[in-house]
Amino acid sequence: MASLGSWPALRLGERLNDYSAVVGVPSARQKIALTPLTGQPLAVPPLYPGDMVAGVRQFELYCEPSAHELFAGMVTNTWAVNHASSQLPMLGPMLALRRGESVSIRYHNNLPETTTMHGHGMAVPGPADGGPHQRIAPGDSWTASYTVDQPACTNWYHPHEEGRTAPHVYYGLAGMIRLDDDQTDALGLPQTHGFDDIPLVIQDRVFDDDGQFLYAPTSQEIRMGYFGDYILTNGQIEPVLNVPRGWVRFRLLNASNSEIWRFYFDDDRRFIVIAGDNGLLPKPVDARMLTLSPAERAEILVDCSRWYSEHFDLRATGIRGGLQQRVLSIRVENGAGLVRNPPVSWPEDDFQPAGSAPLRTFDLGGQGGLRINGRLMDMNYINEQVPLNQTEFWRVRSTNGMMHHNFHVHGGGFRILSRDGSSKNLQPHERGEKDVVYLPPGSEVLLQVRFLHPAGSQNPFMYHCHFLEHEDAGMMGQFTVT
Ligand SMILES: [Cu+2]
Repeated sequence: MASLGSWPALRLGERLNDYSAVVGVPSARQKIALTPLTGQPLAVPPLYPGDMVAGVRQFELYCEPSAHELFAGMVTNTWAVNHASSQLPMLGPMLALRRGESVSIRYHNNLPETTTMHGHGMAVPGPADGGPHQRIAPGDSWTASYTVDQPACTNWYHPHEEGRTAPHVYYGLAGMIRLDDDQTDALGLPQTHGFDDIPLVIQDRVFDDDGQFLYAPTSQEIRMGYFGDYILTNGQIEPVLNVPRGWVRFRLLNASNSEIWRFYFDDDRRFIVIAGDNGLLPKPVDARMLTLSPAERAEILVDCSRWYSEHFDLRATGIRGGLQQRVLSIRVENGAGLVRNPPVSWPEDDFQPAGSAPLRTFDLGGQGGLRINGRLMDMNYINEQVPLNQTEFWRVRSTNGMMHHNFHVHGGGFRILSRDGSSKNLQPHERGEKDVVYLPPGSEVLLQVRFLHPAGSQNPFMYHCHFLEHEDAGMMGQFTVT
């Protein structure tokens, strides 16, 4: 364990990159006159530990229609996971997984159409991935069984039906996964769910004048982004959270279809970024803002003790659509928190950059702008064959000077070695293990990958753009690991 010294004085000298130079065209859509029910207590997704049966932690998840009151006098039809058992109006419970445990996660499809449920960020073999090949017909179920074998992190689950992922997520299907391990438990981080450890699922939505989700992107919006009129935080508009006096951990997930959010506090307070997609950063990083593209996660620590204002807001700005909104109002209560000081030690990062390795290149763009290496997704075509347990470099390039993309890999995480030729261009939350990397127009990243779990041609892994309109339009490829 490396010593960090005194945290309140921690200044590592790194600032987040500012992508304001690549702000897109604001949406011309008129915001409809609805009366959002703001100011309600934040709905924290319930932590679902499953049931331990014969040494296997078992989860039962029901994907089903639900309903939600987001606007005064209106009921919005939604989809949710475990609506009936947990009364969730949208989204789903947060699964509590632990490194080393065997799990069995059964998804039941009580929806009117076929879907799949993918464990995003889970390093598991192909048959347990929940990608486009593990389809679940209406009335049917599918089970992901595996041993959890990766460091503590914040992952999530969401549909991955070929060509239909975007609407399925839009209607409300998504949930978080909290993955714990002994090493991270020992750090003394805030980890009491709903008290000082708060998951935040950030999404934007368009509504029609009946208050229903309106998912109807034009061909231009498929290419350039389908942006909402409201930000939903855990499925609510501008909710309120009471927090204890102490340090509070927020687990941020950008579960939007195509917006890139820049997060910051209205009093410009600094916070500490401790984790990216797949685990702790090599070092915590002091920051004032954080930019997440679709599907990216970050964990931050915020000092909510008496030295700062007692009411403050987490806000977000969509760097493409331009929507600016309060994400969460935070009120500091009189009660003392459990974590009065952030940790003073941090695990050593054992990652080793490879000196040399085979190189694969993935060009995002091409004809119509939504291809990878010139091809559209074909369920019957394996694009890449990758050897098991062998380090490779993956170069990912955005060949279009106009379009934003990102790049997500199933089956295991990666490290970003450089952005546009230099490691200095990485954002702080990009320095640890990740599974999604943002590519501004015309940019390039170099990744170091190594897959520890197999995937055959019947159950291959996916790589794809996680802007869901792009993914559904075919910006995806398949690879085996053998
Ligand atoms: Cu894309």
